[in-house]
Amino acid sequence: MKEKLIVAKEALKYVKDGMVVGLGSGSTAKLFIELLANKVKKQKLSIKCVPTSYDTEMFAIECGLDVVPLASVKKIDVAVDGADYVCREYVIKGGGGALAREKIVGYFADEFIIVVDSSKTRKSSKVPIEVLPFAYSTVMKELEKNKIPCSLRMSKRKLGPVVTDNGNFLLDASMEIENAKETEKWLNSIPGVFENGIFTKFSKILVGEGNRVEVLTQ
Ligand code: A5P
Repeated sequence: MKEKLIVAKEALKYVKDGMVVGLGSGSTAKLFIELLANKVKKQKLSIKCVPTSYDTEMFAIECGLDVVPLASVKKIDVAVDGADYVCREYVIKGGGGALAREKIVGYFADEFIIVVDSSKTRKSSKVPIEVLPFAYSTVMKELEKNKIPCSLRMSKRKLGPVVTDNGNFLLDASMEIENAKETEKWLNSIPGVFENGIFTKFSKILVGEGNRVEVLTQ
């Protein structure tokens, strides 16, 4: 928790008055959102926020932030988001199922800052893939044909599969990533894939290491 907090604090330094800020999803992003809401109140700043999930939207509204639709802004100045695994070349996101909106907001932002605690540098995670419900079985077959085992993500407190904020299903794929850019593109080229959780475009990764912040760039 402490490492998540120090990177959230560090990311706050990138937010200036008048900016449009992309709000990521997950527990680290939530710490950033709380800090941002306090800063906006204390310093009476004018900040518009574009959320990447319903969860973040509800939380940001609760915190008193000015939440606006993506279509209403000309640009996003800075987006801040967590991740499930990070290395210099790429990050994996989508543990919370919000990867599609996270990628849209992050890739559109002038500056895309990833904030993680040190545990996220150690163990790679499965790659979440958002698929059209109609195509989940064909995408699974295509992945399995390429020796990539995958499973359909199931809901915990509802029967059946997880349904994303976009009305899609999620697959979790166990795969080795050698060329992240190529793999990101290849996954999206499979008919029925809506978006995948390999992110290769970001500005920097802030990693909390004990009491300090390490900055990783590509
Ligand atoms: C949401 O879909 C994910 O991409 C999150 O950003 C990611 O799981 C990080 O979450 P935590 O900050 O809670 O670890």
